[in-house]
Amino acid sequence: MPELQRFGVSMSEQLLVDFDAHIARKGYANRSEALRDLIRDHLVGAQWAESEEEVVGVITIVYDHHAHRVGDQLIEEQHEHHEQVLCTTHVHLDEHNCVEVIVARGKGAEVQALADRLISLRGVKHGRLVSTTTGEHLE
Ligand code: NI
Repeated sequence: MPELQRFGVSMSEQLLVDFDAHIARKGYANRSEALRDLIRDHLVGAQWAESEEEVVGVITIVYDHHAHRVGDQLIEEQHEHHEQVLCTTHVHLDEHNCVEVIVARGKGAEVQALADRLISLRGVKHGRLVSTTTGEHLE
């Protein structure tokens, strides 16, 4: 582990009270660990926005498989982008609804574009992309 650096942070008392309550609910032992996680999360988000960076994306799609051939379209799109799609898990939630979880890897902009295309398909009820890092450039 690299040598730790200390620094001071100024903020209003109320903001600090709210922060302490929040991190206590989350189960953090101290402010330092909570701050480190916040900063890492922010840096991962910034890394994601840089289109040349390789990222990992988890795309979650909820849809009615009866609606608008959406199941076929989801499969077609994934075959078209097979170089980015690492794996897909499909769960039949009830008689109508399915959730598909797609793990993709590639340049940030490519994974974002794939997620946008899948989520915007007609018949998709809800979709979300969670972006993360390959971990290569994080301590
Ligand atoms: Ni299904």
